[in-house]
Amino acid sequence: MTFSITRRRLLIGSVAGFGAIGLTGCDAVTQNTNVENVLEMAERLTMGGQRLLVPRDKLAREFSEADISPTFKPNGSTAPDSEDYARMTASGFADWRLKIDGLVERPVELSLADLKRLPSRTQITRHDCVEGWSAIGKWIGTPLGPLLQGVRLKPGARYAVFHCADELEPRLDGSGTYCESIDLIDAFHPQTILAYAMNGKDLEVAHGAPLRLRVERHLGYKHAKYLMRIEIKDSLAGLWGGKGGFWEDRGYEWYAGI
Ligand SMILES: Nc1nc2c(c(=O)[nH]1)N[C@H]1C(S)=C(S)[C@@H](COP(=O)(O)O)O[C@H]1N2
Ligand SMILES: [Mo]
Repeated sequence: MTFSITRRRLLIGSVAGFGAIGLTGCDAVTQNTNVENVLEMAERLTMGGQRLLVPRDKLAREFSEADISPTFKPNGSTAPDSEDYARMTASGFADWRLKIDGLVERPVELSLADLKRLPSRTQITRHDCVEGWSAIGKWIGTPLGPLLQGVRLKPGARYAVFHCADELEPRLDGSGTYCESIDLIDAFHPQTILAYAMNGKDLEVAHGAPLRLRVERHLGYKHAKYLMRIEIKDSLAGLWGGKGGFWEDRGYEWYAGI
């Protein structure tokens, strides 16, 4: 149908756009204002296009066990380089806690056992990295939406910001710490889960132990690993470079829908 052809073209066009202006994925990004302008413009077009053509609650495709990739490449940080994290790994993450705070009535700190007691969702999905590789994996986690309902969002809440344990680019001021953000529409998407298991085992350190975000309608870099804190905010302005995430501050688009 004309409709789906147009939509495909728009989506393919948006991914091809990355290649055309020379972004090679999660490595170095040229800090070039032209590139940033183009990305910002492309982002407005893609997000506008997706809002119009793809309903925001549309599910990402789910696969069967037989489709699970034999290898799933770990990417970006593969082990946070801090004493705190090493200590938490050694104790099997018994003293790790996920904080949920910001614009919420009831801030919480949840242990891994707490999270595993909550309702869970299992999904076999394809992960697409802007570097040009994809892999299918099976994830188990707890849906984010009900958790956010539980902490009661305050008026003005618009974004969920994910703070991670790793510094992908060590910086004295902490600005190299990995973080990501999504809006509340995507936070409440049924496939948006906080995953603690991958391919039938507890999440490995390389893939983000003890907890990572799966946000299946988005590119790989949105899937924050090594989660420590979810902060509910009304704006992304105060977060490091103000673009909503580690890679966004380095020129990548914020919405990154697929
Ligand atoms: N905390 C954190 N999360 C991260 C990254 C990272 O470096 N640190 N890399 C991102 C990128 S670019 C990708 S493609 C995926 C890789 O997930 P994987 O290591 O399970 O393959 O994690 C994303 N989440
Ligand atoms: Mo990626």
